[in-house]
Amino acid sequence: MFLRASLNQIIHCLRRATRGVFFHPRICLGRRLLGRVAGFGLIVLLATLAGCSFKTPQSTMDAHGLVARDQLDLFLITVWVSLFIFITVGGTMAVVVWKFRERPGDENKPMPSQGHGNPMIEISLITASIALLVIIAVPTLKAIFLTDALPTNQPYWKPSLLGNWYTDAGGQLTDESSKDEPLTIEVDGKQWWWSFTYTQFGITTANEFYIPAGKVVQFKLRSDNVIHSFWVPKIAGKVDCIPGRANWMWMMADDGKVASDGYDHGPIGADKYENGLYYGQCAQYCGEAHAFMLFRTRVVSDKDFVAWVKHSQQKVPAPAAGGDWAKFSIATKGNETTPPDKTMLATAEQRGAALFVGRASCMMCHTIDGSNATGTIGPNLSHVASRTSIVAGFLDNLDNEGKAIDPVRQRDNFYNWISHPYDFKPGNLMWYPLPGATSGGLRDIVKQNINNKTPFTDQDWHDIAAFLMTLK
Ligand code: HEC
Ligand SMILES: [Cu+2]
Repeated sequence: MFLRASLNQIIHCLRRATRGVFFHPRICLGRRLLGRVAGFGLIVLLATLAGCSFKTPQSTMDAHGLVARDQLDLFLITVWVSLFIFITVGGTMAVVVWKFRERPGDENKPMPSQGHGNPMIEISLITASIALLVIIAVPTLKAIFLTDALPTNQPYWKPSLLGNWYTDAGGQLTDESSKDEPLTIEVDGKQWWWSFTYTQFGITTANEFYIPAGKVVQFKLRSDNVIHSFWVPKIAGKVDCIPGRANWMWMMADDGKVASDGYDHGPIGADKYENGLYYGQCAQYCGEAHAFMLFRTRVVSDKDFVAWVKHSQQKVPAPAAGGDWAKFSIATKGNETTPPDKTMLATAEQRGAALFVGRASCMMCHTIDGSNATGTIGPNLSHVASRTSIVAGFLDNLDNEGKAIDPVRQRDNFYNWISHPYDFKPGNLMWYPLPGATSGGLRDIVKQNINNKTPFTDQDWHDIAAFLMTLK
């Protein structure tokens, strides 16, 4: 009752206000109701602000990279200048409106003299405006130049070139001629996941990439489908992946040494939140599962980076047949004259591998380096079990420190995803066919198997999950 009466009163007041009838909130609403409206507004404001924190996984206010920090500084300068303008202009207006308001009896006074321009005020206002614009323009231009070219001549940023740091790390990853190349990662935005290729090292991975701390890394951004936007909020600003356009950006994550700009954010992992793990996100609406198109960035020391590169370059052996995938596939598939070699299908992992390159047709869309699975429609799965997440940052695989999570949960995540992907990621292009295609997704493969009277059993999915967990 009270609520309805109050609402009616508020609406009545608003109507009067919009009709230009004399409107004074306190008189119109009454002191009690005005108090309630103000109180309610305050609660909403506080509740909204309570969601604000500078220490969230994707907060640009907590910069841990050179580009992000430069952009944060620029943002803050702009905020301060705008705040100054807001307070001076708004404050002047408030004072004037209040001081010169109409008082009872003023109707009878003569009209005040109407001034027309004041050269002093006008010149100083123009000068002040220009000064404020310059204050914003100088760091803006500096930031444009900073992000627009790969930095090679600054003392602190110099080790960006491959040759400089791999020898530091005691590694020899590429040939002499590539010494002067910057470390480059090719980023492919897919619907709805990310592929990362280190051509210099012959590595392709997905949804998670490694970079050495304190080193400039170049990113080439591509898309063969729709527009995506590549963004690691804490390390560098976003750049779009646009079909038919060669975009690029660079980033450098903090390594705890004092940078030439005077900042030091402690050693990698000193921040309890990060552990050198930074969240990324597609920042351009790209279709049904856009909101689930996440990725992760691991910032590690040179030594760990080299170790990761070497690990990722390793081919995956088949779980039987002396590691030879060709022999394994032939032996486990069999045909009419030679039945499948059951001795190679003794363990869950072996049965899972046989399904992967056989009846389940996972190989159509996925690559496992060293095997005959060379599909590229889905993520490269060669070392999927050593990534911190699966399904584009959506399901946990390892914890934030890269340590194993509960193996049951880890297996369940793999099992759940492959056995009913549609429950996790709406519209994902693993279960459903590619746009424009009438068939081809895992959904149709499963259907085909049912038609052929060899439906997938729960055990099959568990076996495949067991195999996936060996892909470390
Ligand atoms: C029609 C192509 C296709 C087939 C067939 C297919 N996948 Fe996928 N798979 C994808 C796509 C596309 C994704 C990415 C989905 C996403 O994140 O939106 C994916 C993602 C995955 C992931 C998560 C990888 C990561 O890095 O996050 C795993 C694991 C996986 N698939 C396993 C399998 C297994 C096992 C099979 C066989 C039972 C299979 N897939 C069959 C296309 C396919
Ligand atoms: Cu996207």
